[in-house]
Amino acid sequence: MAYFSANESKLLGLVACSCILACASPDRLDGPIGGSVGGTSGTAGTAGTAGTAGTAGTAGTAGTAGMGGTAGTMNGGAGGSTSGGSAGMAGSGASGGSGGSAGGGAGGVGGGTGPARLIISEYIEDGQTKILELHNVGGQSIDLVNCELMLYTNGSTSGTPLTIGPHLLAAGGTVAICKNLINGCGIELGGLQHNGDDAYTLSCNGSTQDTFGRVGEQPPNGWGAGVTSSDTNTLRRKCSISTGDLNSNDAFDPALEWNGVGSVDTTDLGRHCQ
Ligand SMILES: [Ca+2]
Ligand SMILES: [Ca+2]
Repeated sequence: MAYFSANESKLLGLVACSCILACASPDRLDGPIGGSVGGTSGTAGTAGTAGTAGTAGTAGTAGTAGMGGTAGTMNGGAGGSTSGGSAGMAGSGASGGSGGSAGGGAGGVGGGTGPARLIISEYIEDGQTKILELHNVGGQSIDLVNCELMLYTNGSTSGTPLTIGPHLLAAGGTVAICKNLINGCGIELGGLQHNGDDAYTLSCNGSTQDTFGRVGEQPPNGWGAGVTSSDTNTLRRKCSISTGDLNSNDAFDPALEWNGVGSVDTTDLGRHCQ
């Protein structure tokens, strides 16, 4: 029987614990326990070889430049947005298109040279106070001698032409046309004869610009109701409207594109949304 001193017994205990821990972990490869306590340390491993540098990526292709707005349109087209594109061409419409942006230069600014485009911006009807106001939302002035109102009375489908001009209406300009001249009116036109149930179409150089009412329909109490009725009222076109109603044959509800005042009010004649 072997006998161990007290210190030797402690060391043997530690060795036993090491063995238990080492054997409990299969991934662990401890070296053999030396014959004597505290074995010699192992030799350091050889350093690994450095990896080969990766190849650089190919540069991306630049995007195509965006095109600007088309001449004659109210709002130009939006430019290309391909990454790396160069600046777009400026639009030549009333509002030009924005050019290519991402990675490229800023887009061109609109040229503001689009043709004249008119909307009916105000309508007043009460007794002998009969007024239509026209607003040029286009980019060029126009002589109203080239424009014509067509009045369709009491549901008729046969119109009466009314020549407006001559009157030079600047881009962004506004002019009131009145049956009888009053303050704020720029043009007197005795042919204005609407009384709430009569439709108009407006054209310039043969091209329809806007319409009011519904041709062929005679509403018993005017189109619309309340403050937006076309009967004995003042209607002002909403500032969000930049294109005329080109269809004179579909249903007409003034509330969609007009703000109603509810009575005759001539204080806004000759200006629009200012
Ligand atoms: Ca009538
Ligand atoms: Ca006005």
